[in-house]
Amino acid sequence: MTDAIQTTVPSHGLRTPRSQGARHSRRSVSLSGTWRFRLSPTAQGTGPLPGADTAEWDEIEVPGHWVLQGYGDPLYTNTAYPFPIDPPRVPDENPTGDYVRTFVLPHGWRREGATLLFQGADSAARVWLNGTEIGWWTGSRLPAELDVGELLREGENTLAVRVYRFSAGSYLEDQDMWWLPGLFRDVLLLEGRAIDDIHVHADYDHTTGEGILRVDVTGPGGGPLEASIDLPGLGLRELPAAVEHRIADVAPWSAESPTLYDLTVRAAGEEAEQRIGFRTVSITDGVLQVNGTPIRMRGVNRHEQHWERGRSLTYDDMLTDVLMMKRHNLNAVRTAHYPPHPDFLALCDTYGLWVVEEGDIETHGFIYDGWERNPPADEAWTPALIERTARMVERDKNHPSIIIWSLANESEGGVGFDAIEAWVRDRDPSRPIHYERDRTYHNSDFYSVMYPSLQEVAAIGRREEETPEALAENPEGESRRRALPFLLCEFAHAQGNGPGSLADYEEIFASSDRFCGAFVWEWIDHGYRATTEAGETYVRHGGDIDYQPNGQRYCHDGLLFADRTPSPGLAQYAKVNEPVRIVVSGRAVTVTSRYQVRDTASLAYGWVLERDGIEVARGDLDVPVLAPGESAEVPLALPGESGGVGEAWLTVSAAVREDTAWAPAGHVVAWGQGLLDGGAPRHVSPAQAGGVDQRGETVAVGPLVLDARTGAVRALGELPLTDLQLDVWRAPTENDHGQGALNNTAKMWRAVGLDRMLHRVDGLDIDAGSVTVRGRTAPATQPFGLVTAFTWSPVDERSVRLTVDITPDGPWHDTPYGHHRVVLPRLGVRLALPASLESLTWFGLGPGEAYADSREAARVGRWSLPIDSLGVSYPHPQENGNRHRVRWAALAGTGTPGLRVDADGPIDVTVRRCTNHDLDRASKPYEIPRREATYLHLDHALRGLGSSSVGPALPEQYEIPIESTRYAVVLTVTD
Ligand code: IPT
Repeated sequence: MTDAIQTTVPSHGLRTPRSQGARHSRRSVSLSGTWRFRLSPTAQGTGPLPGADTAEWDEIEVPGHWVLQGYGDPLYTNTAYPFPIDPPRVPDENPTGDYVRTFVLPHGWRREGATLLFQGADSAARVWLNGTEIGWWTGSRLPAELDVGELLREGENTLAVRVYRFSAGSYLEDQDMWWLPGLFRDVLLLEGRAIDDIHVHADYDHTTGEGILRVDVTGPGGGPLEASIDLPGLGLRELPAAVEHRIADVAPWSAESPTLYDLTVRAAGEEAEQRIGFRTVSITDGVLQVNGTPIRMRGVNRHEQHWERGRSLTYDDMLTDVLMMKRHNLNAVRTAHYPPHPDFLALCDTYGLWVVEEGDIETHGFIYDGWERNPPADEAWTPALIERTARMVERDKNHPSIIIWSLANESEGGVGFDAIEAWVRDRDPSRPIHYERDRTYHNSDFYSVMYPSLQEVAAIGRREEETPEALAENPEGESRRRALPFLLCEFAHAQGNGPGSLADYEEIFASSDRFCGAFVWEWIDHGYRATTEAGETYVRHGGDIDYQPNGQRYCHDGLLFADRTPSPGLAQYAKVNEPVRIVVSGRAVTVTSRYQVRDTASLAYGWVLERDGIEVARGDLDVPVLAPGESAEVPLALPGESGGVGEAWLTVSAAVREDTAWAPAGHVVAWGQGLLDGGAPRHVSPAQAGGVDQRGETVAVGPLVLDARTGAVRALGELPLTDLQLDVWRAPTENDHGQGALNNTAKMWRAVGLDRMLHRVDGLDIDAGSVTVRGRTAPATQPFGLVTAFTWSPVDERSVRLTVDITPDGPWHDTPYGHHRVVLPRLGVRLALPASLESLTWFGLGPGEAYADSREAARVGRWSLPIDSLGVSYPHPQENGNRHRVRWAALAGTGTPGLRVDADGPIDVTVRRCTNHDLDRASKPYEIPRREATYLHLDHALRGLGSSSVGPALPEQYEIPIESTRYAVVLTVTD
């Protein structure tokens, strides 16, 4: 029977789905571990399974994906199906894995009602116990439970499972992720018990402070079971189940204050345990509320992903994710795009994260058939959609952290959605429903879109957004939609360097209570650790596997790199989401609580005063405990400070006062900075070291030596300094590439030739006080260019001033390429220094990389890093490592003179061992050459990052204006 792979019928032989809690409360035998394994290239061509002699078979680990254990490759597609669109059939070429193991039934076990539980089998499985077929199912990320009572034997039992890589169910699983077959979650044998399932209804009445509790207990066959409940944490014992109890003085559950109570259910002489939280979700006047309080979700989209184990996560992986989210000020997660491992949800309950749980349904690839035959629009698939939804809702119904059910992702609309919406509303009226991709939103309690521009979001906040086309002729539907709260299920595509504008979005979100939450796409890069034959390690993306079609690098779009180290984007998001806002203005500090539920009693505050980045004084700050939304202005008595050279900055930070479940005492959650005074300018002595001195082929400007004919720089005192030229290029970021033809700025750059600018020196103006090197830099074939004047003037015997004048020349604005006008990647000068320089110390924003639209996490200070630690190794090499708003910077090394740069106004500084072009040419980090030089970029500006890899064009304010520009730096050779 190959039903599982050729019919819209979703399963055969599964028992009624039930809660994870009810399953958890019974004795179990883990069937994880080593199984016998045999892989066949097709479903039809596999050998007989029950009774097969497995002695010669391989061994494989469960949970796991066979493609990550040496059998074939994982495939990555974003929107495309890896098989022809001909639902519900899949091709013969369909690797099929046979798994066999034995287990021993523990003594004294109750067999009646015993089950086998598969927490996840991708994509379909068929099971035999002791030679008898007991069922099959589709639904990869959903539990499947089968009754086995009668078939269990005392002593040894043999379990055989056939798993198909593709099945009819795969048509419902076209999420943007790797296709990863196998028994990838736990397999368990569960004992039979009288308590079959528990359904907890635990509301909170915020007007009285009461918890409203009803616990429905069912027995075998699903009928109600007479039961009693204990809640020792609230001093309650032996309350009857199935009736509503109003309980005084309950501490409600919220992401900020995740109070859980242990519930014990007693029935038929048995006990079952369930942790519960009291909370009520409502939508009132278009505002999402929990326990009567409007909430805003600051979230991420989380796929389950590990760079070696794929979607087989360990408990530690899940805990790491939850702790990292909490430590980065996130309070919400959308389980994109399927139900996660159940332990993840228990962790969200415990640590406090709002959860939007999404069904395992996505039919994105039907877009290539104009959405013809889309399963949700075809009644034949409705039972499968309902079954998927039920297996999620029944498993997870008792989790307080889940406040919204999301029906599916990217599957257009149809009767199937009406059916699953109705099913959820009937079974669980306590939670609102989200579905984004049906533009009538008639199945959804939220208005929702993906990747809108800042302008679009602002209009949504005012409830003035454009009417979706689908509702143009439906005024009633449209006025319903316009009254809905707005849930931004995906924004800020975190592919490569970026995303930009997180702070801009946050400012708009804060402007309207219509915004109930936003979820960055996405949490973690889906890449695999790999090693070349030469032993170089890298992270594999879709295009690194010889398979078509594939979604290339779109799987690397997370705030965490594939190895779970945070990217700079996560630091930005943490800062934007800080729970208190600290504004330092002069000597006054204003602290505003952005908590929604709890007060700020858990925070302690401190301040540091620095001049030119050197600490002058520090102390604690008493800030009154603030209620949600409340502000306090706190005066700060600073010690008398004598002034000095360089800017004085006051930094105030808020940290966790005592160890919490998710962070140690001292963990900083928020900070703010203010400039106290600009300080005295750095002392620069008037030109003493003589002025300009021409000697044959060279000309000296103070310590600087230039070629008298070409104007090329040679040295600053003892320090070789060469290759100074105007540089407008950067290795395009993922966002510079846009999305195909859309916003593909990098393609325009290359077509126009900004990656191969040609330089010309027009002449040198040498006079007693300065030398000006005049020139023009422009791309081949183009009539436009940049006229440059580099003016060198002596400062003293070790320093020289460089004034850079850049004047656009020719028809820049009238030479569009395709839909694009010409914009610049960067604007500044680049020069080469000896490789012996080792470190960079700077005063400006740091310590991490920062860009005009992605700089929130960087603060003003004096920072020092080895040159080799300045960059960020994005899995696909691209622009990185810029330091923003730098006032001065110093390069030093052992046994070599150093260089100090003082900028007149803040500049961008990049230092690396390779050129922009080197970085651009590499397709993996190990291909980036390490040159015998140190390249220093002193930029007037860099283009912002944006998030156009999937998203809007870069906002205009982050483009570099093409206009006459002047900036100046003093270069000093140091010992
Ligand atoms: C959106 C998908 O929902 C998500 O799974 C992911 O593919 C993301 O895009 C891009 O990385 S769909 C897109 C057409 C907006």
